[in-house]
Amino acid sequence: MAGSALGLRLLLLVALCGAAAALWPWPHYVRASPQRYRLRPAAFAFRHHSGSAVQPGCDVLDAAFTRYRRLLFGAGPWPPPSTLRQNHLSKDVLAVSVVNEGCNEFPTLESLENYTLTINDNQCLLAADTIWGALRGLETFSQLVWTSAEGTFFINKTTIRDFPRFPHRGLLLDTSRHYLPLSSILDTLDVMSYNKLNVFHWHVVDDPSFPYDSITFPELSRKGSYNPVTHIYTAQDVKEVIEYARLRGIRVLAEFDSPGHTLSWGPGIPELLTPCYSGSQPSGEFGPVNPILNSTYEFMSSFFLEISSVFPDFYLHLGGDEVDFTCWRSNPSISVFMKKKGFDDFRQLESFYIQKLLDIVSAYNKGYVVWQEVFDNKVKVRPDTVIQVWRDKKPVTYMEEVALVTKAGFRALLSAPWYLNHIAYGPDWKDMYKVEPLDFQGTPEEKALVIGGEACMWGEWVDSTNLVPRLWPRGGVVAERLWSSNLTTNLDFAETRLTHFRCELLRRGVQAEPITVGYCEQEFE
Ligand code: CP6
Repeated sequence: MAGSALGLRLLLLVALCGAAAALWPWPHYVRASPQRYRLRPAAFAFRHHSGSAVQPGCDVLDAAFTRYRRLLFGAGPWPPPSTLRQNHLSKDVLAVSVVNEGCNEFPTLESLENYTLTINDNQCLLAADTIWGALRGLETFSQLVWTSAEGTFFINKTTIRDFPRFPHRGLLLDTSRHYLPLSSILDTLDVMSYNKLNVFHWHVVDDPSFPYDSITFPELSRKGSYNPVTHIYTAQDVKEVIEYARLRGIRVLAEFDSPGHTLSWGPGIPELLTPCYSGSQPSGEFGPVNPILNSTYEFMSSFFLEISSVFPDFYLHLGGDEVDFTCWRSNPSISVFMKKKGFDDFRQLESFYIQKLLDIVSAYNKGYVVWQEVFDNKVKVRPDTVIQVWRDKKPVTYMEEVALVTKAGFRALLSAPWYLNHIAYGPDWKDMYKVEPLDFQGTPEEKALVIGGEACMWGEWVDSTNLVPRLWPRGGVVAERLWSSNLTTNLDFAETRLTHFRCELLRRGVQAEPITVGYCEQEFE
């Protein structure tokens, strides 16, 4: 109730003063005023504040200054700054001041992203604790600039204090069901940064194809990709994704899902998958990773040694979802192994595998995220494991699952309500917007264990032809829920801003779909 009233007041306020109305995601604290300043493209510059710990030479900020200048004013050339007819004060510099000197680093789960923007008669200042916060502030600054009918750029007198509600704000792309060209991934990273999303969850391989080109095991993609020349991600491609993401303050969380969802690994690694049986004979089909062979764990040790060094993030995603026991059940060697171990439930066999895998990966000094089945099946995991909740109503609702996960002391990520690949006729973004990630029975300590969530774009029905409009602006709805205050819930206020923001995405060259009937002020080809 308080949230709606607040939202409506803000709506009125921003309607009076232009561009703040377009802010997405909505900042924690905004004060805008009708007083405005001109920005002259030829004169304007981003500058490091003299007191900033970060000065020219920091690639993250230097590259961001270049990107945002272009987003704001285009590639030029611009008319020389006219000194005539100055109705409005001009702002020629946004000074950027950062407290922490760190620059040649990767963003982490712990990175601070808070910033303040102060635009008034005396100042035009972006202040942040870290370069990552400065990136978030530059995005907000770019959303505050608007153009008059005559094409003059303006920014209103504004104060913003902002920070993320949750530190993990992710987007999952599935590059196995359909290969996504590198350009689709890089373009997605750009739009993620416009939405202040900060984790690219790369579900890189799955049953249908293995596009990751492994240095240690080149046969995996040679035999497991759709096309080993055109439909793979080379080491160079992966490096490029990681660096492109870093420059935008985005972590790359690589997922190599096992023991299920691994059919594409089979051709490259003989003996890795479980042979399924039909009666007493192998049927020729294969099931999950074979958990009873030493060779399986030798392979996983070498494979994840490579993965641990290729992907710099502390966390890897190890999957563990949807293991189908039919094939294991059919295989006589597995029955013998189970008997020997005293297992009477295939979940115990699954746990046996996952535990060995987790031990391998922890020895490489990595943390891990797993899908909720690993928790549901009572696998013993490290206390710092992150559990990603994706199922609903089987057997409990996703919020009940978050309650169980956090009660057990684990950190949780929420994605069950946020499948962007599911589409419906009508404004389906509203249901995603209405989700309140902390709406469960739990202590404040338990609620603090919810570190965020992810929008998921599973790839069964999506490739580069329909990816962008299916991702945006609906992915932004999840981004706002994870960034903005729990009081930012007014649907009318959200619809107004999201409509604006979608037009801004079009202006930036993103083919984002409409969320309601209407048009954008500017025309696009
Ligand atoms: N692929 C993999 C998928 C899904 C999962 N894992 C999935 C299935 C059903 C829904 C959403 C996602 N397509 N590897 C589960 C995490 Cl509704």
